[in-house]
Amino acid sequence: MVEIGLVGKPNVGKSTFFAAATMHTVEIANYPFTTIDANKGVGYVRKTCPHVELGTPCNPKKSLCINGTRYIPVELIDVAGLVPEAHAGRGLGNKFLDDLRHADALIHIVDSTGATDAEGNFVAPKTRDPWEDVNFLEKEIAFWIADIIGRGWIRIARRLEAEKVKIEIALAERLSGLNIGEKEIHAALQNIELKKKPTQWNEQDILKLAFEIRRIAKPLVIAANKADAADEDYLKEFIRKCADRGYHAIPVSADYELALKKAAKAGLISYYPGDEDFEILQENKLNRRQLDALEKIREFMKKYGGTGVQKVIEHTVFNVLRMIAVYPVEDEHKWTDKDGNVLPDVYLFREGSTAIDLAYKVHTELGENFIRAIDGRSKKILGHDYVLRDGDVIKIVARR
Ligand SMILES: Nc1nc2c(ncn2[C@@H]2O[C@H](COP(=O)(O)OP(=O)(O)OP(=O)(O)O)[C@@H](O)[C@H]2O)c(=O)[nH]1
Ligand SMILES: [Mg+2]
Repeated sequence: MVEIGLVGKPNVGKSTFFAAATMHTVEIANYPFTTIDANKGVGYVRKTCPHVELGTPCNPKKSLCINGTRYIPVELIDVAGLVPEAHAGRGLGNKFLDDLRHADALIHIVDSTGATDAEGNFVAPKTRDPWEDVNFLEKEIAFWIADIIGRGWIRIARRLEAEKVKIEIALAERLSGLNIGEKEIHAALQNIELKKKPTQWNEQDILKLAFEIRRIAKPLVIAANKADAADEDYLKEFIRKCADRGYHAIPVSADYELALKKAAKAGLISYYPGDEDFEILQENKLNRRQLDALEKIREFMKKYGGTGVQKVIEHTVFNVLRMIAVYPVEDEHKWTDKDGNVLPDVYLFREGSTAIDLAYKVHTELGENFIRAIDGRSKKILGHDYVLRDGDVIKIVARR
């Protein structure tokens, strides 16, 4: 499953965001929409389900389909609050970094009202520029990576030169625990163009490389949280600064999303996560104060196109990680598995993945014995190197 870490300093709303994104308002008995761990849970991203064009209801096994929308699970991690110098072990620093090891991407939750200081203490609004938090978090993670690379560097660099080992391989070995591989390291090395030999790298060089590795291997998305309480101009200015550095910052109210999910769970409203509006079902059970609160939430959603929680997660998966949804089937005509379930499975892949990647994901044996794939729409035969497209329905043919 795709893993996304929710990161940020204390008190910015990470746990609120986590609770909102992982709360499910319909009863879902089947795996994997259950809590994995205290700080690990399952959220989802949405796609139009291909069953709509097929005209037959689907039977999802490890995902969910409501009104023609497929909810595809992704794992979210509520990471411990990060304080300055965490990489040096301050606060819950090591715990923070451990939680991030397997993350494919990070959602940086910031307090866009500017009302929490560097350590997460509450202060007056606009006291702490959230832009400082962006700089701080980028640095803190880069320092962490640089520390790992730099430990005993000179000895390793000498060995590299003596034994003519590729630098990517040596670095990937160091960073393997962080889910960072040769490919990402290669790309980072290309981008920064360090002219010096590894034996001549100093701390600055290693830090520069670490920044780039972080940018590639742990991409960040910014959730401008508490937008419900933020000064509008202040929020706009923050979003503009983020855009200048290439971040698409999204206004979010984790508080509002949580309130809506709770109301939906209690049957008071009808709300589908990510929607721009909701419907009140039991007005008689709501008092004046609650109705006013819902009205305020509705205004916010109109202005920003929803509460932002689902938007941030989907932006991370679809636009930043560039993932697509693919549906493997055993019968290319009926789009079923061997038991007759319609479109039972869906997998997220990085763009550029191929038919053979799909085969291996379904089952190692299917990958090893791959003969060809068949497009469920055109019924055309596809080779192992066919590049998967979003929404593909595909049958894999393998030797038995
Ligand atoms: N106005 C507003 N307040 C929020 C929002 N999200 C969280 N808060 C408030 O911010 C405070 C901190 O929220 P948490 O979710 O506990 O923050 P956290 O980042 O998990 O904090 P740590 O676990 O200490 O790192 C709480 O009082 C929340 O109610 C929001 O969207 N809007
Ligand atoms: Mg928390």
